[in-house]
Amino acid sequence: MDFGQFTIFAPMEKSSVATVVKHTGSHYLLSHLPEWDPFPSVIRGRIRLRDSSATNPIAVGDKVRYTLHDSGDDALATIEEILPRTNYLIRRSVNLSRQAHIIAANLDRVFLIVTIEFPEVKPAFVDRFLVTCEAYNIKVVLVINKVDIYDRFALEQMEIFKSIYSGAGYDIMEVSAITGEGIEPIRELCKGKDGDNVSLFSGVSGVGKSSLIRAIDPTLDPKIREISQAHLQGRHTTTFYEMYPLQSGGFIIDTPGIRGFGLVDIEPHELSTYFPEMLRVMDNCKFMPCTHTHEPDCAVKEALEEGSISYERYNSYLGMLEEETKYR
Ligand SMILES: Nc1nc2c(ncn2[C@@H]2O[C@H](COP(=O)(O)OP(=O)(O)O)[C@@H](O)[C@H]2O)c(=O)[nH]1
Ligand SMILES: [Mg+2]
Ligand SMILES: [Zn+2]
Repeated sequence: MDFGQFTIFAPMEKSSVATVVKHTGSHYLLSHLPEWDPFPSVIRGRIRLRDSSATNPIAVGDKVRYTLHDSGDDALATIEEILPRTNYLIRRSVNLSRQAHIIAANLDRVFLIVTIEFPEVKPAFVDRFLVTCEAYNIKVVLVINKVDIYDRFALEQMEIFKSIYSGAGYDIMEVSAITGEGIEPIRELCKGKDGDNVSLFSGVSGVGKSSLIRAIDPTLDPKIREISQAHLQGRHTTTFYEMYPLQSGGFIIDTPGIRGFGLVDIEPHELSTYFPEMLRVMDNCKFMPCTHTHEPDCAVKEALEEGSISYERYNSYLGMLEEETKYR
């Protein structure tokens, strides 16, 4: 790698810790969260990776140790080490490459934004996302957006969605980025607290992630970035994520352009443990391990018949089980 004018051999001056707030391709912007003072840095040498299956060694939200080298007027930070992550969100792209990509690290929570219509979000996407959050230790809140436009049929669908996912154990909010209905509880969760308080907004394109971020803090305008990103994607460049500081003190990350959500490093035999409603009952399965498919005296299938586990979620489980078995 050529750092151009930054190639210098001055002695190490200072080693500190900062958070990655943006990756621009050539540089990583760091900030001393909860302070907002972004400054550029580069990686030097090879950084040892915990997760070698990912295409990106460093993600937004990573805490890194850097050193500052003095090069006259400019000081350039060099990332020396990634500090251990409390969690990270990782997905496999659904295209042929099936590459794994870390979306962000050290998240206090993820809001998974869904819509019943315009667009209709598929359960397969929601459930893969939720399984990943369980497997990678991320607190997730489901947010149903666009409640302002649903007709009676859509509202009935919404009630079904709510009963499936609250039954599985998830927190659900109903909001409208347009009318502002239901926004306040999200704003409250996102605002500055002890530590950095980083929230990620995710979901398929068009569900209203950027609109919600703007509704939470009108000083932010994540849309500008989307335009340049569409441009970048046309050139087959990686999608970059970016952190924004809220006026209220917290930090949020918008995620543009997620189409599919493939699981990463989740073994078929552990899959059911990432369905909270299955985890609750699976100790009572007669066989250990139990795939909850053909085995007799299976507590998951009993719960399914009683109605405490939904057929929709169980079908998602079967779909993932088949896919994860196939790709091994
Ligand atoms: N009716 C209605 N439209 C919304 C709402 N939130 C977002 N939209 C619209 O949905 C479209 C996509 O919104 P955007 O924020 O760009 O979605 P993103 O791709 O998830 O970031 C835009 O036309 C928004 O105006 C909402 O709560 N109600
Ligand atoms: Mg957007
Ligand atoms: Zn079972």
